[in-house]
Amino acid sequence: MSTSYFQSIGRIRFEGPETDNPLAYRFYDENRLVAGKTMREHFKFAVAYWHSLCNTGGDPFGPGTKAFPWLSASDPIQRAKDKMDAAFELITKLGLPYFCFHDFDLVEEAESLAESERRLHAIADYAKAQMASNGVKVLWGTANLFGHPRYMNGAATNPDFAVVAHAGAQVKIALDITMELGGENYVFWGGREGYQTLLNTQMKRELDHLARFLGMAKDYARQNGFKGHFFIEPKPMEPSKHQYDFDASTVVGFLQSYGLDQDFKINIEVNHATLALHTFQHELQVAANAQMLGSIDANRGDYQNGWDTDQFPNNLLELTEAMLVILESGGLQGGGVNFDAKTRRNSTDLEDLFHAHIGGVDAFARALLTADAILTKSSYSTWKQERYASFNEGEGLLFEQGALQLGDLFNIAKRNGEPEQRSGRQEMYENLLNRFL
Ligand code: XUL
Ligand code: CO
Repeated sequence: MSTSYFQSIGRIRFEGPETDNPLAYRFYDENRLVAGKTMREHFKFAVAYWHSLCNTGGDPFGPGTKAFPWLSASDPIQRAKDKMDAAFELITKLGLPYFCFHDFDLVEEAESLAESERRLHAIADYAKAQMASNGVKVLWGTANLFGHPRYMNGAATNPDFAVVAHAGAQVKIALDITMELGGENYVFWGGREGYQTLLNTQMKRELDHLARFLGMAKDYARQNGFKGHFFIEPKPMEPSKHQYDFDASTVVGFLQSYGLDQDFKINIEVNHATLALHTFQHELQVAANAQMLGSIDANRGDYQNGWDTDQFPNNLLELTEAMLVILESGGLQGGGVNFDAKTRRNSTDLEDLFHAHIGGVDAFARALLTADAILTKSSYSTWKQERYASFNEGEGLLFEQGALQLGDLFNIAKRNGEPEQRSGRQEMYENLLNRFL
């Protein structure tokens, strides 16, 4: 590594809950065993290249505020290399195992597809050499199919085939790069795959195109030896008025109806869940029900703002509820926890990138410990089981087994009379969670 961008900061280490050092982990002890796996294995934490290395804080009301020193070189390849040096310094100092990227986070898109491809391969070679020595890995790669003006009417769902083909070319190159870097998964987030108005949109045709496109990408990657998972990342809106990957439920239905459910799983993002008026816990549970809980984009929204604020996660209660679902469903399938989160526009010190990640990592670690304690040391699971005890034997069991008809329900109800009232005991469950937090 040539230049150090975070010179005053050393390797962030686990120092335990009592430490006074803000640049230390209090709960994330990577080798600590919890529920049969190390914390490192549970989470597979990843730094998101786009927010932490590329995003200087511009918003619709003003330009970027962060003078990232790795973005100052005038040559795009040199700038990309500097950015990558900074990325690996950040990731290794945080002691995190992975990163995630869009194609044009790594290096800026060029005027032509051929030149963009050349640039991407050049920076991938540079990454590969460093990854061999620093041990950092790619959790997932993706293609940015939403930023360039050509995608203003969609990428895979664009009404113009020329644009669909261009998107396909971009995905092919992004898959090549992801595979070259040993990426474990590949993500599709459909930022512009949706509509602004149905008046100009053939929705069924666009959905068919999306499924065809995803199938082609999957076939290409499989033919080239890719063994990882493909993830769809649901989001209801923003930038489109309505996005086709609205929420987990919509995506499960889409994947099943187009026969893509064997290869594709879901990447749940916290702030996307809340934009869809769901909780994070709800989205995780829906994905888990379909055996499709693949990965997480970790962040949080703001209860007063109606947009994707992408803040670093810090809500222990919400994260504990999430970790309960993740532990109960057997963990993330293939994926990990990617910090798709940005420091605030006025968090302008380079050190803020460290505080943000440390806070997010520790919040997840603490939530894991809390959820594990709830599952192993409390009556939580027993209470939940007992709530459904009437299906464990007798006629309830026959119902679950499909051995009863509607007429049988009629006879049983007539015989039993009015059912006894049974409390849902929500407050008791809520108190239990707070007791363990
Ligand atoms: C946008 C978003 C994306 C995806 C990858 O809201 O979450 O950054 O994670 O394209
Ligand atoms: Co995301």
